Amino acid sequence: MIKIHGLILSPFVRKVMAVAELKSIPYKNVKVFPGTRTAEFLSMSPLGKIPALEDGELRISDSAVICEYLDEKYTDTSIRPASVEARAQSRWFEVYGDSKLTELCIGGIYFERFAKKLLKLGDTDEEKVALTIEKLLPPQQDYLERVLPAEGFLLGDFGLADICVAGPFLSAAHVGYRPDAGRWPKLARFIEQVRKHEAMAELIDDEETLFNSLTK
Ligand SMILES: N[C@@H](CCC(=O)N[C@@H](CS)C(=O)NCC(=O)O)C(=O)O
Repeated sequence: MIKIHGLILSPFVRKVMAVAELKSIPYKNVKVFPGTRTAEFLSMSPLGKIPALEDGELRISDSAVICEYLDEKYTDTSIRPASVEARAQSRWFEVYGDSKLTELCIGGIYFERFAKKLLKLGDTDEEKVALTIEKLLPPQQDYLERVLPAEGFLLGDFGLADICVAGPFLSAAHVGYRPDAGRWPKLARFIEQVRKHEAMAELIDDEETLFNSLTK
């Protein structure tokens, strides 16, 4: 059985687990905290970042690399749409979610309100959080409101694009941030729909349980 190393509280680890769920690939999650630098973990993830994947003799890291590998190896359900054009859009949404949205929702909110304290890196920078919520996120949320459909997922069937775009918002929701449904109705609906998808719902519930146990 494949092993996914990392803590589900990382959106990149959850991304890989959600892909495994979507593709019905049996897996074991080996809990590795961010910042782990053991020789064994570095042999799988030379930069020391979670997630890492073990599949037989193969050891690889980086969520994008892992997801692409799983998609090529387990071909029954694809994480990307069928047409070349839609696949290109799916790759854009993956990069966009993993970079800009992660920088804002994770770096600007989730890290400040939760991970920073957990890792004993100091107090929440309230100014940074306010700037992120009031100035930096709204243009991105306006963009998403323009491109999201009124119903359903980003590119037809649920896939990696949805996991990557909704993911950072689902993490931010743990620490009390949700886009205003009055101003961004399509985005708010979309995030909720991704949360409820069968590939996601249990993962998010587990994540909440872990989050609550760490913040008690
Ligand atoms: N591009 C990587 C990013 C992974 C990443 O940044 N992981 C963070 C946790 S969310 C981490 O392990 N940070 C600890 C560190 O850099 O030491 C991916 O997609 O897997």
